[in-house]
Amino acid sequence: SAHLKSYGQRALKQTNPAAILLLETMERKKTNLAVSVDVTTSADFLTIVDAVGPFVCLIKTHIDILEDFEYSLIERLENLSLKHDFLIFEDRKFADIGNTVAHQYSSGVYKIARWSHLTNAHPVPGPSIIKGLASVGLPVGRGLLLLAEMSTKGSLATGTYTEDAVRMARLNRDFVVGFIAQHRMDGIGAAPDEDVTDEDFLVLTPGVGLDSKGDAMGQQYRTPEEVILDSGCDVIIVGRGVYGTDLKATAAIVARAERYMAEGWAAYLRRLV
Ligand code: 5BU
Repeated sequence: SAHLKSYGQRALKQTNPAAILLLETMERKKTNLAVSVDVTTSADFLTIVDAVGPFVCLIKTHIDILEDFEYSLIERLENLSLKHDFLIFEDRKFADIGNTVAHQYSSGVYKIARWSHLTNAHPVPGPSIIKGLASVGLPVGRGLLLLAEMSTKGSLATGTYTEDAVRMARLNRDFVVGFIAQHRMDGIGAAPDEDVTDEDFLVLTPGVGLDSKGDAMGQQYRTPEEVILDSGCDVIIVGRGVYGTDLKATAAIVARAERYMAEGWAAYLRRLV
């Protein structure tokens, strides 16, 4: 199946511009690491992005947790994205009706569609959420990830919910490039007569940690090897495992980013046949 090919080969078969850019970047930089920079000041945010930038294919943001957000931060983030050659993924988790999410995606304080190559949505409202987001994102070359599974203990996104998420994605392949999930999703929920042999959804996976099994609020961690090699996912998303508890300890942050990058890439090389 698709994930046994190289990221570069897979880029050739994708049609969405954001999916192509991501796979090409992974191949070029030899990294499947995304760092989630979940800090609350713009200064820490920019310092960490600049420090980990060389080692990532993608920076994941929660832009609404920055307490001193000003729109000028976006230009600085975009400059770092060009300097270090990474894409941007705002982990917005849209979950409303099409009309509302279209406004939330294009407008307000953050204007996410202007700068975020990828964003994500809960499938809970049904296909109309894709239609709403696509009306904004598709014309400007953006891509969407559906939340098919979560990393948290007791997640409700399992079984038929996950299958229905994959079916929703399959019907909107121009905009939905893949999933936030814990496993490979190709072929899931397909009808017996449906040909899904060449299907290639990207799977980006949070809940990755090398030194801890979870946190006190339900987060669960697996290793890069479990995620990339055993579960067939494409991108490891690491937050606290990289930025740690001392946000000023830049050298240590860089060292951890290098470690996760190396582990993620080694697992990927082992799965290539
Ligand atoms: P951590 O510090 O590596 O635990 O951060 C994980 C990040 O991924 C954090 O920004 C979460 O909001 C995000 N996340 C997650 O942990 N699990 C999920 O299932 C989803 C997102 Br979806």
